[in-house]
Amino acid sequence: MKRKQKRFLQMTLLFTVALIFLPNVGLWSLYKDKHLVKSAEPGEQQTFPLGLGDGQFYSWTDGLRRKDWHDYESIQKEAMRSGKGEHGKPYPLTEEDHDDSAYRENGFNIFVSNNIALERSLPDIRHANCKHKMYLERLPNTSIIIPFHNEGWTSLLRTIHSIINRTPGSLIAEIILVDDFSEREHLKDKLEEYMARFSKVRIVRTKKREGLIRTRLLGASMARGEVLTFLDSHCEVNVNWLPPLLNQIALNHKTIVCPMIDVIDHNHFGYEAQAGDAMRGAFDWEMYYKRIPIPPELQRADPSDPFESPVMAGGLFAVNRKWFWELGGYDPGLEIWGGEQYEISFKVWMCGGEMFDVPCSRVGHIYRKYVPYKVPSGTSLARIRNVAANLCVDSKHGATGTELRLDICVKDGSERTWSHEQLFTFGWREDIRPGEPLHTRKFCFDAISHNSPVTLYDCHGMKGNQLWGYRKDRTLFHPVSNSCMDCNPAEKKIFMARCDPLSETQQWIFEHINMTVLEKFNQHANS
Ligand code: UD2
Ligand code: MN
Repeated sequence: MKRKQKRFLQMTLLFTVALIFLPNVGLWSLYKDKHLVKSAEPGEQQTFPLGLGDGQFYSWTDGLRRKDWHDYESIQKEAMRSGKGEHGKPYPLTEEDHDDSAYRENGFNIFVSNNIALERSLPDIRHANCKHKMYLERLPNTSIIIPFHNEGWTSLLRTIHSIINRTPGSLIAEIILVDDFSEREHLKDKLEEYMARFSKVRIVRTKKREGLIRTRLLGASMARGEVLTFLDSHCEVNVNWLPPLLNQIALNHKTIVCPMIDVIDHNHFGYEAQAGDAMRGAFDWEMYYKRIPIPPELQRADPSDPFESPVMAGGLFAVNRKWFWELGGYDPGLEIWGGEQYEISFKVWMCGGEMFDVPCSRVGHIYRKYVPYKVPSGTSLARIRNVAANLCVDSKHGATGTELRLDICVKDGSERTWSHEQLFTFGWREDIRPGEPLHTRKFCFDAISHNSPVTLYDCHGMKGNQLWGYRKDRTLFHPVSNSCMDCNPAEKKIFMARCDPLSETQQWIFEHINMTVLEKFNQHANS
């Protein structure tokens, strides 16, 4: 009994102390608010109208004015929405909706995209602390630059609507849509007509296919905002995403800031954080981008605070416009896709800048199932068909250690082809890997002796067992074992054997390949 009373008294005392002193909820916070609002000069309130949030305050330490940038009216409106895909819920898919044809043009399910609202609501999955954060009252404005190449109609529109609905108008200088020479009809007049309703949207177009890097550069060169904010053409920005980014740049203009990139599922469009959520950017020896956990010694006391990242993911970031050009922008020699995130990240660090990931800024991105667009010039992509068997090399269930098999050649452009199983890329180290050049897998054709099966094995880039050459007689020669790739059509097996150019089971036809690439690949084989 006595012990219970003591516990009760302890709890009451603790509660009282909390009520008085806890920030934001306690009595102290009431005092703090009143005291601070009073101290703001009345004249200034007109220049920064209230109404967006709770009001304005002086910060305790640096004397800069901060405010709550949330748009509570629109947050409330979104909460009331209902329908398929609303609140970022997965769209209920039927068998038919799953059909390959839904994915072919975009690498994600366009039927689903077409069936959910352009202004759909999203879940607020930010860390709880983000809901009370305040950012500088005077933030720089920004040009939002969105490159696109043959983007789907509704995925592009949803990107724009989400920006318009979830961004304070005063922060948007303009939205620049940069068309990288798209062919699709809906991206021409129809797009211009649609966008006419948004006074801040400008559309510019490249004169030939440039790839995403030069397309971003074109947008940046036309931009007038103080900050450049780059997004992909299939994104949905989430609640209060922009102020935390601009805030970081306002504090130090030599800063690149990235939002947390959330996943919009390419099948059902459900919205969720990436596995592990807040992680640092990194890369491996093959320059593949990776995300690795933040080491304990670098973890912030408040996990909602910005944290430094060695390299950015690439697509979504904000940077001071003048500083972007001081850094030299991007190297305009970078082609089509990829690598630009390393270039800009290294320059940031070498030029005395900083790079931050900002947990309170979240943007959803559709990670595609496969790359839908063509990569012109120098594509080193091929299907490998055997002459005797009339079957193709297939890397289905391909993983390190598995044997390559023959299978029925899939039709051109069908999903299976694009999903990498029968497409192969010739590496500059004269190895052969499954996948198209933009996203190859990291397994290579490998053989250990003159009569072993051909397996997929982790690419090591050391040539050796992974060195191949395609000869004029259509054999695939393996110098280490001094033998050729052969097959057994009945058993669909692929193995090594003594070279016999007259045997059709040793003849392989490389379909779709660009001949210059093949010649380069073959330098040693035919010399
Ligand atoms: C990631 C990045 C992407 C870019 C890329 C290359 C994220 C979320 N995405 O790949 O922004 O940095 O890595 O490193 O970080 N596009 C063109 N012309 C082209 C090809 C693409 O304008 O020839 C556009 C495309 O419409 C899109 C953007 O460039 O808006 C990025 O292309 P992506 O979405 O195919 O790249 P992604 O998300 O696989
Ligand atoms: Mn993308």
